[in-house]
Amino acid sequence: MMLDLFENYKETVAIAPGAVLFKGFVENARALLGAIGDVTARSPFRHMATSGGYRMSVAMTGCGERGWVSDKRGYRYDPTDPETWCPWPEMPAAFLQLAKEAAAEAGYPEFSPDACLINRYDIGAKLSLHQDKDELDLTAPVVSVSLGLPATFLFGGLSRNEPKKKLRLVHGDVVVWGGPSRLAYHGVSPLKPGLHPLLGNIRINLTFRKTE
Ligand code: MD6
Ligand code: FE
Repeated sequence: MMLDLFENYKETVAIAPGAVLFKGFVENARALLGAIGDVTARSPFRHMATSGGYRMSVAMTGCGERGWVSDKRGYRYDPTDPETWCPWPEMPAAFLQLAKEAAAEAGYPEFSPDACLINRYDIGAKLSLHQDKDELDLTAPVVSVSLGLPATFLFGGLSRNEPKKKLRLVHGDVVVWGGPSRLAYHGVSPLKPGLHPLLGNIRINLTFRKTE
């Protein structure tokens, strides 16, 4: 079928030094979605509070040895899910395999993530410009997997006010970013309405990190 040609379309796009976009990298989206279901059955999505007391529009959960937690005390990686008082669910094998494959392809063959943050965007949800700097080992990259509805990803520089590139991230795209880009400011524009054949009216983003 004609569509299959496009569904398997792969391309590598250089974003900035240390940052690369693999279009169509995900081949086992259904396996990932099953694993996301397993994780969220134990640690459900929740809207965390920012340190300033605002409710985040993105719903989050996580898996692996530690989860990213935000509350009035600030941001941190915590081995316990504050909603369940239990450890975060184990990292599913399909997650780990995908993250390692993408990192190796991008030149980080040693990458072994100990945490995966799972973000769910409903229509209108956004992520303000930020740096990922709560991880202790900044030599490890972040691997980011996009599923469901497309999003506009803003990618800037090392200071907040540098010009931003706008990237369209669609279902199956993987971004690996590290090295000179590891602390680049980035964010996600409000999710536009749409309907994805597998995920419906949401976008899910997985980010894999080495936190310690
Ligand atoms: C998102 N991603 O795409 C949010 N952070 O929904 C991130 O905040 C992110 O994609 C660090 C590295 C890659 C990312
Ligand atoms: Fe980030």
